[in-house]
Amino acid sequence: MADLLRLLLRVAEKAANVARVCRQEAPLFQLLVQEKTGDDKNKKFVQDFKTLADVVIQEMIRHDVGVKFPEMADFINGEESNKFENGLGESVTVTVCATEEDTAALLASVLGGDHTAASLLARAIHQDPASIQADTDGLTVPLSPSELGIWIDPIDATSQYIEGREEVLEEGRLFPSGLHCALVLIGVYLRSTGEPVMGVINQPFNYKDPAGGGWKGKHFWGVSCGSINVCSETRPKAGPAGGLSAVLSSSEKPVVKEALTSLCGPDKLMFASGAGYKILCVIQGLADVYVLSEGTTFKWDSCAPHALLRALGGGVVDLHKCLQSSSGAEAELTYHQPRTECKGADRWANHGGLVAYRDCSQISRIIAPLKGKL
Ligand code: 2IP
Ligand code: CA
Repeated sequence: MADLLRLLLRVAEKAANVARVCRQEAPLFQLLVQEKTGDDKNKKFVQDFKTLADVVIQEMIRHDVGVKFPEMADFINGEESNKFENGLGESVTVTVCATEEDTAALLASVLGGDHTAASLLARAIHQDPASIQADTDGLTVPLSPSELGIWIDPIDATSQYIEGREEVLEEGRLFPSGLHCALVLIGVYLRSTGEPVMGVINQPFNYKDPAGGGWKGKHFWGVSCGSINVCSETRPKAGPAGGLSAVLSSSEKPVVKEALTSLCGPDKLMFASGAGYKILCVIQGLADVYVLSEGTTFKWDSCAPHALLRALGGGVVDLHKCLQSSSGAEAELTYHQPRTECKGADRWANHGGLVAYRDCSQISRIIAPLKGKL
């Protein structure tokens, strides 16, 4: 299944391109930043353009993977539903058509007849991406498509994507917010056990070409299956003994912030936007752990970066399960079973919160100060 990895790297790059085009092209950007409320809301369409951009990216990935691996077509899921409804009760299913023209016509029907925006978007969807440099030669992945399912987050950290603050990233430093937090996440899991086995992360806004060539992206990937553990990132060297660093959401509960400030010290407790970006910080060694006490992330947020962490010897566990059992055994997140008692997106929430780590000995250190507080 090294073929699948190469395909996912390609479609993630295409997705990143669509994300960049939506910010670069004025007719699309205007739609993206328009907060339509009250009287200004376009009554013809219930969803906003941000949702449409997400759906378009998700459907493009679903289309490209489904064409090459038809056995997977019914097991490719994402954050968004591709059914759009207008105020007249008509429903339009957004899909990628066989030709750019047909896709443009379909998109125009959900964009209130805005043919300029529809054509720009369709062009980006049907464009071939630049070739991807990824050292996957010689990689063999002993899995077959009929065993696998996929979770897609077309753009994680959408609020940062729309706000669009530009940062110049420096090697080895975590930047709490900005365009670089927006990520395309594609995770592959085993249908039988729910283990994440392959992940591709594309960061569409990694750096801005100083020669005026616009934003350039960066990709990360990992495969973890049996004895095969390969990752585009190398396992970062252990930090100075004793020091533990953690990254949290800025909206994390005060009790968690306090407990982890005592454990890590104020300098080693960091905050950042985007669930995917925070796990990427752990992958890159910019933080040792990401702790989240609430069920506000979903399978599509964690599947891809979880696979990379596993390839590096780490993982992502359910925080509340860890607080209940001393060993943390059986607490690793899985991706195949919904919570049947819940409705809608909540069926796929990581409801017990999570701890993402590279080194499992760090879990018990994180859990100890949180016991009895949540
Ligand atoms: C969101 C987004 C948020 C994050 C939340 C994710 O995904 O990444 O930034 O909250 O967990 O589910 P926070 O930044 O506080 O961690 P999306 O942007 O796709 O809705
Ligand atoms: Ca998300």
